[in-house]
Amino acid sequence: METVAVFGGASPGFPSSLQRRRSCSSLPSAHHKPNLRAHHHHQLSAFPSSLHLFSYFPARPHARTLSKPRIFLPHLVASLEQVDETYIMVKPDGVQRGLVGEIISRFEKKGFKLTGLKLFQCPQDLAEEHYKDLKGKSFFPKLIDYIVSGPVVCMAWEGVGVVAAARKLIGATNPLQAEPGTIRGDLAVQTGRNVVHGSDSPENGKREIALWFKEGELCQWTPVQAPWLRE
Ligand code: DAT
Ligand code: MG
Repeated sequence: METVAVFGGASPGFPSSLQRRRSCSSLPSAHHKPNLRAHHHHQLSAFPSSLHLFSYFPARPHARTLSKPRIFLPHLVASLEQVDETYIMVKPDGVQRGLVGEIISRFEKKGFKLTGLKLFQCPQDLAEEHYKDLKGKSFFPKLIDYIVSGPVVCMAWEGVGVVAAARKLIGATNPLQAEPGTIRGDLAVQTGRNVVHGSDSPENGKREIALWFKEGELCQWTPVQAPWLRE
C-alpha cells in the first residue's frame, strides 16, 4: 500500500498494475510475515532511523543561513523514494538462444524487485499495440514478425529509478553501439535481434505492464534482502 500512496491514481485508459496485484506470500499467515520496511527503525539497530530526514535541525542555530528559505524536506524525500515499475521482455531470439536466465539475473543481481514473470506466445495485435509508436517506420512489419516468431519472457520489475537503470543495464538499441557490460553489448550484434526490451519511461512502464499482464499475474511482496539494499 505504500507504493500506491506514492503513485496516486491509475493512468487513464489502463488500470494501474499496482492496483491489480494481490499479495503473494509463501508464509502460512500474513500476520507472521516480518514487515521489515515498516518496522526497521525500531527493530534493527544496524539500520539507523531516518526520522531526521523529515525534520529540520540547524547544525549552527545562530548562523545567518537560518534566515534563508528552507527546503521542504518531506517533499524532497518523497520524490527520491519514488518507486517505479518497468516492463522488461526477453525477445524471441533471447529465448531461442538460451539467454533467459542470464538476462533475468542481470536485473535480479542489481537489486530490483521482480513482480511479474511468464513465458508467453505474443499475438500479433498485442505486438502491434506494444510498438504502436513505431507504426510508421519501415522496419515495423519485420519487428512485429520477429516479436511473434516465438515465445517471449515477460517481466515486471519494481524499484526506485528502475526504468532508467534498466535501460542502462540493457544498453543502446544497436548492440554494436551498446557498451560492454550491458546486456545488448555483451550478448547481441544486430538491432533487429537485440534480445531484450525495456520501457523507456515510468508512464510506459505502467502502460506496458498493464498491456502484457492480466489481473492476478503480478505479485506484491517484500524481499528479505530489502533492508540490505536500501538504508
Ligand atoms: P529500444 O528497444 O532500444 O527502446 P526503440 O524503441 O527505438 O528501441 O525500437 C524498438 C525496437 O525496434 C528495437 O529494439 C529494435 C527495433 N528497431 C528500432 N530501430 C530499428 C531500425 N532502425 N532497424 C530495425 N529495427 C529497429
Ligand atoms: Mg523502445
